[in-house]
Parts: sequence; structure tokens; C-alpha cells
Amino acid sequence: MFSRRKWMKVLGAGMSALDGWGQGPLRFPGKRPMLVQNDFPEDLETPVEYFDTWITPNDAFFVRQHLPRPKVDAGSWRLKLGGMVSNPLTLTLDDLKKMPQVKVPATLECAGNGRANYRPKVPGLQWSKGAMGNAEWRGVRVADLLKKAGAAAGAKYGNFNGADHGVAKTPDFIRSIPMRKLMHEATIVALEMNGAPLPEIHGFPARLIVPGWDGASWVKWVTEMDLSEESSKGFYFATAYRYPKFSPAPGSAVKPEDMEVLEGMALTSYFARPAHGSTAKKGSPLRLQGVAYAGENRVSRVEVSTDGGSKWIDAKLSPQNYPFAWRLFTFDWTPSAQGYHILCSKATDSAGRVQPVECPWNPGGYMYNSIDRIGVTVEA
Ligand SMILES: Nc1nc2c(c(=O)[nH]1)N[C@H]1C(S)=C(S)[C@@H](COP(=O)(O)O)O[C@H]1N2
Ligand SMILES: [Mo]
Repeated sequence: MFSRRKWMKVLGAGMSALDGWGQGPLRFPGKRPMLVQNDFPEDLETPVEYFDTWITPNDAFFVRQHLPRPKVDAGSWRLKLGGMVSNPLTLTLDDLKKMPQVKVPATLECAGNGRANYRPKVPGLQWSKGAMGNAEWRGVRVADLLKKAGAAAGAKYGNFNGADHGVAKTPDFIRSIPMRKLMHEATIVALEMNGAPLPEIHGFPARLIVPGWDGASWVKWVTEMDLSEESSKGFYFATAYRYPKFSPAPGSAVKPEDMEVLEGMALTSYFARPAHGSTAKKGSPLRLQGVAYAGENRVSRVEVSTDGGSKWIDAKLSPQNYPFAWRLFTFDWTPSAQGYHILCSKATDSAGRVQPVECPWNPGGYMYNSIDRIGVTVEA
């Protein structure tokens, strides 16, 4: 059966969290070597060195699942639209394929990405930097489905369930999404990821794409969309994925009524190259590169520092500039001094947000977005 070996352990804070990294012996079908946070159900982190292409290939895309992955048979799979609708629908995969399809490039990031960096430590998967990826999703607009089903004017939320279900003490995974986001033209039920049918591990045959929002909203293996005046009272909506309305002192408790649901993601940037802990040569040009993502905004600038944040210089941004998708940045650097250099990346977005030196601690360990820092030793 499944071994519970964990060859990868994230130790320590910040940059030292990277020091124990390597590519271990565990391989998962359809995936390159990944950083294994959990081997069953699979929770797989993308090593940052794979962040060197605008599209994250399916075999390099991170995986998060709370429950054992369901085996879905395409022929018997159905998507049910019910609740506050005038025309309840039960759709087959072919029904969905016959509807108009749209392509949406969008970055998927788990709200817990970067959790390993919080101090005090926060329980949960200790994601470092790679619980994110960028893909081109293709499928049917949720707005078109809502029109077909005749959504009632009083409906406030779509409550989404997938084919996975609760096991023992782990409750079913159900998420609520407000109508304003469901009606957005980029919110789709995707059947394809990067030109291929959705891989099983990413939600085959259909998953929700909620661009700019926390990965938890992107329900996989979706089977049910229930329109309601009320949001789900289930654990994964009413309790988990909540963020404090005001910042608590690190390590302190927050009352449930002072928490709110996570929606749009924070502004982040990460170096893909060079690797943290690598060496460079004095006088030899070196290309630094990475990704920057702004949630529902657009990345407008990335600055890089090669001296720990004293001096900042603009990086070059990739021409791809889509709402909801990350941008690549590059920066050509010729190190002129020997010794250990701390490289930093700092993004700015279209809403004027700038990555902070230190983002606020919170009890769920969500939305980590401090300026990225890596260390490189320049040899003579
Ligand atoms: N049905 C279902 N959908 C789910 C989840 C899940 O556990 N069950 N996990 C969510 C979370 S928390 C994240 S971050 C994304 C991860 O998507 P991926 O595995 O395709 O990267 O899926 C979301 N959709
Ligand atoms: Mo997540």
C-alpha cells in the first residue's frame, strides 16, 4: 500500500528552510520529482526551480487534497445544478463539452503557501514556496451554467461539492462562492488544463477555476453546485481558510467572529533561479529569474536587490500580462564582489500593493507574502 515515508522535511525559518531540500526517491505517477508534504493523500509541492516557464507543465504542478482522491468514471460522472434555480440540471461530460468553451490563463495558489516561514510555527502543511502554479484552463463559464439553470434573483452563494467525501474525522470538502464571483466571465468549470483533459489528481473530469482567489475555492472533481441564500456551515468554509480582520500579535488566539473568509490572494514573488545556496563567479554574468503573482490585480513591477535590500533595481517583466496569471521576471546580474550575497525580489501590483518585509502572522498560516530572499555565494 502507501508508505508513509517522508523524505522531505522543512526545517527552520526563512532561508534556512531551504537548506534541507533535495529531490528524494519518491515519485508519483505523472509527476516529476516533487517535494512531498504528504504521500497519502498526495500533497506535493513544486520545487521553485520549475518556476522558469510561464505555464507550469501538468507534471510539475503542485497538488493539494484533504481527502483520498476519488476515482471518477467519465461516463457516469454528472454535474448537478440545484437549489435556488428554476430549471435544475443534471449534466453529463458531453453536455458540458457541447457548451461554448473559454480559455482562462490563471495562477492557482494555496492560501497556505509559505506557511513554513511563520514564527511561531503554525500547524498545517509546511509549504515553503511551491504551492502555486500557472496554467491555461479551458471549460464552460459558470455564468452560462447559471443562465441555463435559471438562477433565482435571491441566490447569494453557489455551494460546491466534489466527488471526494469525508473520511473518519475529516469532513467533506464543500466551498461556497458568492454570486458576484460566480458571474465573472473568468470563473469557469474547467475540463482541460494546459491543452489536456484535467489530470485525475487535478480534478478530472471537471473542476472550478476561481481566478485570483485562494486555491481552496477551486473545487476539484466537482459534482454539485447548489444555489442558496446561505453559505456552507461545513468545516472547510465556515472554519478553515479564515483570516483575521485585524492582525493578532504573533502566536495569539483570534475569536471566530474576528475572522473572515479568504478570497483574493496576496501579492507574491519567488526566485526560480539561481538556487538558494548555489555559487556564482565574480565577473560572470548571471540571469536571475522568477515569478510574481498579484491575485485579482496585475503585477506592475518587480524590483530585485543583490545586497539584502539596501539597493533595489527594476527587473524585466515577461510580455504575458493577463489578469489572474503570474508574470515572469528576469534580472541580469554580474556580481562584482566575492562573498555571500542575499538576493531579494519585491513585487508591486496595479492596486498599489507592495510586498512587505514581513507579512502579518495569522493562526491559519495563510497568505504568506514577505519579500523573497535567497542566498548565493560569489567566488573569486
Ligand atoms: N474536492 C476538492 N477540491 C479541492 C481540494 C480538496 O481537498 N477537495 N483542495 C483545494 C485546495 S486547498 C487547493 S490549494 C487546490 C489545489 O489544487 P491542485 O491539487 O490542482 O493544485 O484544490 C482545491 N480543491
Ligand atoms: Mo489550499
